[in-house]
Amino acid sequence: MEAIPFAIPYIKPLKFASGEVHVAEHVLVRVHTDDGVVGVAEAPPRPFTYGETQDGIISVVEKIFAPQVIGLTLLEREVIGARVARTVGNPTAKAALDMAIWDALGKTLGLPVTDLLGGYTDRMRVSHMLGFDDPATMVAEAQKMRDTYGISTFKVKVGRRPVGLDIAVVRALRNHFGDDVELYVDGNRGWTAAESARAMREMDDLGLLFAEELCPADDVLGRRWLVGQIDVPFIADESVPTAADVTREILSGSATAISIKTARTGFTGSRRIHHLAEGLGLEIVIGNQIDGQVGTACALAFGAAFQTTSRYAGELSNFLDMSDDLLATPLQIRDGFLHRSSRAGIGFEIDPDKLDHYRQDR
Ligand code: MUC
Ligand code: MG
Repeated sequence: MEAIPFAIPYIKPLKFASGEVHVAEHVLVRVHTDDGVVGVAEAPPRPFTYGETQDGIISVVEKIFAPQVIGLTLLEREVIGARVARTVGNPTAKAALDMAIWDALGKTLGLPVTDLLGGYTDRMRVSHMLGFDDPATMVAEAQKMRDTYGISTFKVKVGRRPVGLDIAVVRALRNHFGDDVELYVDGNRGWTAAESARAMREMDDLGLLFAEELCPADDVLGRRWLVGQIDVPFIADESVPTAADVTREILSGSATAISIKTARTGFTGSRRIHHLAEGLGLEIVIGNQIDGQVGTACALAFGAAFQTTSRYAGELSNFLDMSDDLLATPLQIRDGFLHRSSRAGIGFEIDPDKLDHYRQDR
């Protein structure tokens, strides 16, 4: 098992209420089987969301997970999951290990992971996240995404003060595009419940698809009060890193829809959350952990596997903001869609020269 740190700068940093990302300082996790198969996935440290760091991910993979997992087979994924679950937290480290194991399993069987999981579709509609900027710049960015990649769904980062700043952005996007685009907002816990309620009232005429994490779920009663008065699905994202959190937040009235991020729940945990959400009758959006192309290929492989995960556009495009990436064949968004690979495993190949160039451990 390997945990390889790498760093790829962003051309256009992503800024949002809980933080900003200028360089993708991720960890590539590789598992090697006795037959020479290599499974690969990436872990993105998000200290402002889960408290993980690049050093911490490497350490937990090498020092805690590796001794617990080496020697087990690819078919013992529930054993692996149970052992790894003894360590609290570390969601992206656990997720990357889980997905690398699924990648190795798919490659061993000669089958795509999407088909092993559910095989629902060959493509996902793409939603692009628009980070903080002034209204004109964010409209120009959306127009570029539409012209170049055919993307027509946008998640607008909100949660700044004064609240009117973000309302002006959403209004500018709606005025510019009319009804041609889908718009939803993500506050990353930046507003209070009262600010969120006011903002949603003022955006009542803008035809929003969803609202996501506008205020903290820890403001328990305020959040329930807010969600009770919003007439679009309210997505829980960073407040639901586990299936237990989904249950708690939904039953307490803190959310009515779920963002599934393979970067934090891998394929095994995401599948559990998907089935839970389906049983509860919740809408699902495939979210973005500010993933590179490796992480995006993972999100795509999972999203395409099920009907309810591929119904809405998935957040699969923010790798476009990076200056480069690790894949031998870059992902291509065309006419607003990403097509999943039909190759065995997750379906991508790492370019060894690029990994040599960007890895930080040599
Ligand atoms: C998102 O949906 O919130 C920003 C912070 C994070 O944890 O993920 C991103 C996108
Ligand atoms: Mg979010």
